[in-house]
Amino acid sequence: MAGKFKFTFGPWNIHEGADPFGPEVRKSISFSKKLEYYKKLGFDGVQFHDDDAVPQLNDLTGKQIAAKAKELRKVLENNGLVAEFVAPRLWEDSRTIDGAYTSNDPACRKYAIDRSKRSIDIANALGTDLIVLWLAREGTYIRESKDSKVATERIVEAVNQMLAYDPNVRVCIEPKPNEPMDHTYIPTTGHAIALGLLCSDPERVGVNIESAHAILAGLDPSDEMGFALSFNKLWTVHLNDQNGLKFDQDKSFGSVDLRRAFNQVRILDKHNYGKNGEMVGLDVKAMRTQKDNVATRHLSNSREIFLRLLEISRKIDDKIIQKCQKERDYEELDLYIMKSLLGG
Ligand SMILES: [Mn+2]
Repeated sequence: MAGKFKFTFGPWNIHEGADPFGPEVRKSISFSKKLEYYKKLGFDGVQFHDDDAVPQLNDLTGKQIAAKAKELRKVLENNGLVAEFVAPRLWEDSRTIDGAYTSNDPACRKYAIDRSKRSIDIANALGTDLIVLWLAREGTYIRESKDSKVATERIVEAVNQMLAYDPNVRVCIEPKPNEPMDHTYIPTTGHAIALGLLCSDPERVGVNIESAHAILAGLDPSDEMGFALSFNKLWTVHLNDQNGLKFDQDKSFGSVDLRRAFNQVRILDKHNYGKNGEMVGLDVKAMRTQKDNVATRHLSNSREIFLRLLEISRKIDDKIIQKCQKERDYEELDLYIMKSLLGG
């Protein structure tokens, strides 16, 4: 029996329901109100974009940014919460329209690296050493608009600058194969880990695996997790679900494919995910049709499903699995797993 899991989500996971085709459908909830929800919903930590933590940070000096982040740390502590990571938001500024680290414009690339350093300052003030890079605008709509070898080297250079800026920071890459771009440069866990090996201090470069992103790449999230675990690179996860090869849906964990969710829980639990402080992030979205009063249910539901699947996984008799494996009786194994999921 492994340890207990700690759960996190980001303030963006409680939202107003706007999508590319329609406006907001729910009232905004203030950040301080959102923080009150965390413990009530069973969560222990907060994931941040840099400007979730310090709004309008481009208009502030380094000193002001650090001071605001320190204030926030006190607020978190008062709510019994910790900051899990900070992610530089490198896709909304006009200078990141053509990507950030891989932009064709050197001034824009410099902006992206400076902004990443501010995120490290914020992480330090919040008491976390983890930076997550969501690189899904680092890509192209047409192949000829950038050079994929140069782009890869530019991402390495950006990570190196972050590693040099702070000797303790750890950089966690979140692979995603597409959306908003046609193709991105770090589409899978394998790409992220390989990129880390090119960096100046590979020990400090890891991976954040999002279930939906792995599915969008045509891969199984639990196998992606196993791959990262074998490199000791799985430092956080974004669990959710995804109905086929569509836009990035961020559906509640397990809501599309319970068995796929079960296998993610199982691989994490089996290999003591969390023993070095790793947390279980749930990057899920409320359905757009949901009313204000249930707009946080997707979070508590996802956590509940994780814990129910954990219970099932821990009841599974490893001897039965081993016997089936030994006899190569995968039909029996298949039925055993399905019966376990159905409650015996
Ligand atoms: Mn997603």
